[in-house]
Amino acid sequence: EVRVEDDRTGLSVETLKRAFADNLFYIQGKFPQIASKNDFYMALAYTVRDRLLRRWLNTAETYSRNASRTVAYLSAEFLMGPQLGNNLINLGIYDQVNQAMQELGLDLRELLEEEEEPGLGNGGLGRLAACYLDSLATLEIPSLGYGIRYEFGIFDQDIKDGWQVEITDKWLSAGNPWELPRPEWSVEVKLGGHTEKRADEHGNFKIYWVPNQVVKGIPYDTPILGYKTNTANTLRLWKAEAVESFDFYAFDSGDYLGAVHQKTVSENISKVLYPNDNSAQGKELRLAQQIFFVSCSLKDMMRIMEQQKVPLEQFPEKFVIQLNDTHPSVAIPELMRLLVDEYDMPWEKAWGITKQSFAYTNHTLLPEALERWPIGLFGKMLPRHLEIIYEINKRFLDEVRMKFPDDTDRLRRMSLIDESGERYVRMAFLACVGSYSINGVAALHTELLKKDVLHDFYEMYPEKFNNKTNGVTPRRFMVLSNPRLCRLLNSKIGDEWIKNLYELKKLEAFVEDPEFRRQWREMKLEIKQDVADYIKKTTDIDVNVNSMFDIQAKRFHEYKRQHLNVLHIITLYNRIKANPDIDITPRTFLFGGKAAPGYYIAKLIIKLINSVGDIVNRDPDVRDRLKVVFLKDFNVKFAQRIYPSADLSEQISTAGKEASGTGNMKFALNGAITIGTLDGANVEIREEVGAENFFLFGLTTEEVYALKKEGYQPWEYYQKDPELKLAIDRIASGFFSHGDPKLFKPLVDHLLGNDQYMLLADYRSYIDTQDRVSEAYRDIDRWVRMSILNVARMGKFSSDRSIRDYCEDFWKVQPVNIELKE
Ligand code: 26W
Repeated sequence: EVRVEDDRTGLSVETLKRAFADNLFYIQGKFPQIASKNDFYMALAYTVRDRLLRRWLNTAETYSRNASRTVAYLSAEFLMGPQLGNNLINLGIYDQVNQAMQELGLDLRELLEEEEEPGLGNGGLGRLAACYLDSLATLEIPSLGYGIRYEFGIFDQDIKDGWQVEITDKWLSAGNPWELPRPEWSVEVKLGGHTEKRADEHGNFKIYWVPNQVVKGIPYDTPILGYKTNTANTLRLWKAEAVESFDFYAFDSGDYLGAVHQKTVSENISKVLYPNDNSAQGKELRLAQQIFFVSCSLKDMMRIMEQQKVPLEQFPEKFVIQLNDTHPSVAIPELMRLLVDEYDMPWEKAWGITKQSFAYTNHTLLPEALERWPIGLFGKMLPRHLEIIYEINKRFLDEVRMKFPDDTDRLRRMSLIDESGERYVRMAFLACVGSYSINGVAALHTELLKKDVLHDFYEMYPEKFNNKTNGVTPRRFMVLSNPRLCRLLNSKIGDEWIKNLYELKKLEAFVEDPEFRRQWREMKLEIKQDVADYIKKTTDIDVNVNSMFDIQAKRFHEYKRQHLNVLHIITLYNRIKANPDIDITPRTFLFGGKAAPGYYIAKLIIKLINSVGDIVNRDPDVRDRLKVVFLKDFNVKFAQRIYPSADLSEQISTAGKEASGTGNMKFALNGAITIGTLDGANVEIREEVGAENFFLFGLTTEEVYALKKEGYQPWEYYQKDPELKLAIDRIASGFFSHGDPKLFKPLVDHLLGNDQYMLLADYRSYIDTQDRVSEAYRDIDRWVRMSILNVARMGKFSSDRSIRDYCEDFWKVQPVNIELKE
């Protein structure tokens, strides 16, 4: 019997080539001679999508037949990164496709480069959501990611004259082959207006919400394939459109322009991602985005239940809703509204269901990042939800009064409404009251939540609190991004580690093998050469691959202290200027990251890095021993390129400020050694890799608090430490700004004035530790050992481990095996 593989499912090189040619012809409408690179990319993407679809539909059919318990992961951000490469890895056909493309005279790497990534997130929180989707699918857990299909994701960053310039991200302009619109599952969302109390047909008084705007949400689905499983889950993102009936209404009344305006207003809701990270702004449109995607998602879950014939009372058995920070926390009053107002459920019963359905993850301790909505704004957009929140609050405060009688200050502190000045809804408190689980994202972070930000809630509901240390997916951040490392690992310990990252432990057996260490060193050098070529091509700067690649890549924020890193660079430069023949370890300092467009000081830090680079890179005294490179437009695609090349990973936030960090994990998994504070997950990374393989510096959280309390005086550190003084004086004098002392004055004033993030207090410890780093790097054999041991001991930081913890601890959801039918 001759069996021909199906063109849409077959995985052999021959079939892949045929399918590719077919898609180029019938989807792109091109033949090879006139096809653009994008046409080739699209043809390949559709070829891969066909193979996903089979798994996707089998998965959907199985879940639907079994009415499987499902995780609904609600997140305002999903920072997915490019899809093609990851899908090739997870399908297990990277090599076949590589060969197929080669035989067609194409270069797979070039096609991978073509993809415009969906940058629907700012940083840590959005990327974590993407890693979790990968792990959920890999662990075969039924799950749906719900979010917003922003037309414009995070802006593209350009650098002009050293300054950040923002450019609109037009990720959809060449089309998105990975998504399928599902207009038949559209839903409507109400906004604004007022509420009325009226009798229904039985004479019972009910509350009716009379909105002044209705928008339509259209779901766009993207398949999320697990690694070498048949499971393909769904990321469902909502696009806002105008509701036709509203248009017609305006047409009838002759208000043509009003109707068109209405359409624009509706479509604005999913237009653009707010580019702030860790700072809340209280903008009306942002609240509209939140209620929009949350309401669409809850109604979608109810539709699914109806289709699977699960009674509404069983909502908490059918779904667990994970709130990715407070951004989706209006889901709590929205579910109450749906149950009470639209399904006529008694309050107590609805509240019972709601409390059992939600779980809340907190991602930040920064006070300015905690969302609070002015009552006026909230009530104008969501009048009914505000009433519901008042009712939740009334009953909640009764509960507090019962548990802590005669403690009015506690009532004031815990109220869901902040009444200390202008009145606000406190979204984190709402999330705590409405959820059965509250978690932080690293051990230290969870402890600080309990001790500090959510202390009263911890006293009220200690059983709700738990820690889930973040993790990252080894598929994207090792297998896809670092093929050289993977080949070396596989040759020694097999490839089990890809699904069970603790298997990396087996590497420890080889650390004393000089041949293995030689291979490791060679591998690193090759990776660094690639990045050096890239730097040469994009910035025209020559870097020495034997120098230490010292990298800080993350969002720009004062608490992350990129400017502390700069103080170190200037210190080394000053040492060279004072003594040009000084023997120093050559370093290449690489920076990447975006600043929020309205965050002036963060943008000034970017300018400072570029200005220091301009001097240091050109000064003949430096003799190429130091190089400073700012790599523009740091995004997922770029991150994958850069992590593998790092020798040193900078994780230098003020202790107690970085909730977890995940870049720290990605660097260490690729063999970088960390220089870091005892902050976020750094604490646990150090525990795992061993103190001797981690460069620790700086104040502890307790010391930071204590120093604040006793009255921190940055000026005293400046006066006492001549190297620190000189570094700051050089910035202040205009040395790096063509003699203009005004340019960096705001930065200098921050540091010498109150220095909120205590750079000056940590400076000496940082510099001394960096000196030890330099010394360690000179003993390259010692360095390689540390590098190997870091990789070997990072097993804990797989997002598979995080997701397993969530499943076992409180999601209570089991894997579902998917069988592939024809
Ligand atoms: C409303 C404005 C706003 C926007 C984004 C406030 C807060 C955020 C995020 C919660 C900020 C964020 O991404 N936090 C990061 O979450 C990561 C994943 O848990 C952690 O690893 C980072 O430490 C944390 O900064």
